Amino acid sequence: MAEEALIVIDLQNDFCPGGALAVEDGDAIVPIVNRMIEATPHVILTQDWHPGGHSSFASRHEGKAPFETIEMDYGMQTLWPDHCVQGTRGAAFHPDLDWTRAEILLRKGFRPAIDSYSAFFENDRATPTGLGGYLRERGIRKLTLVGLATDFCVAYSALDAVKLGFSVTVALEACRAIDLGGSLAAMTDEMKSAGVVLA
Ligand code: VGL
Ligand code: ZN
Repeated sequence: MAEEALIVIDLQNDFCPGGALAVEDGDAIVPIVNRMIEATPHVILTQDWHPGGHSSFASRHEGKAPFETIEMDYGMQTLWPDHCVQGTRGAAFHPDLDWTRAEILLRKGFRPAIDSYSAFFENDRATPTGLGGYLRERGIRKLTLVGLATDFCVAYSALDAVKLGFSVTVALEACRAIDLGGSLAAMTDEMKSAGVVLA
């Protein structure tokens, strides 16, 4: 029997109200996610985990402001406020997130020169994080994704998971979006056409 897992994406202080890259109502999903954690056999958490001065931070680029885009070696990259810096309170999980049952904690975005929205491939769309192989080896085939933010890390992870052959559901009631220049509608359409189940 194919095993099933819940993947909780980036439910960290910096993406919650008061955080450096706060997603509106980001903390409202915590109780829903906790209930889903209780009800799922396998739980996986991801953690956005940037070194200080990461290349995705606008502060690293002279004359650039957060939410502008720049051309990197690997393509266009949105610039962000400094967020989820390794070891800081902002990078920690939301204090009410019940992560006791998590079987693995996947960190991403730790390479200084490359960002990683997806839990499977970094933003060059080529460097694997290892999560695909981990799930495959464990016989996990069915994934439910929840967390922050719907239109960035959740969506990129869902699209990559489908490409890797997983059966993927995104539980929208347990996600919140950044919605930058129509990104929520665009990524929702992409997920639908790729075969992600939006629940
Ligand atoms: C995220 C922007 C930058 C996310 C992470 O978790 O959606 N978005 N880093
Ligand atoms: Zn980030």
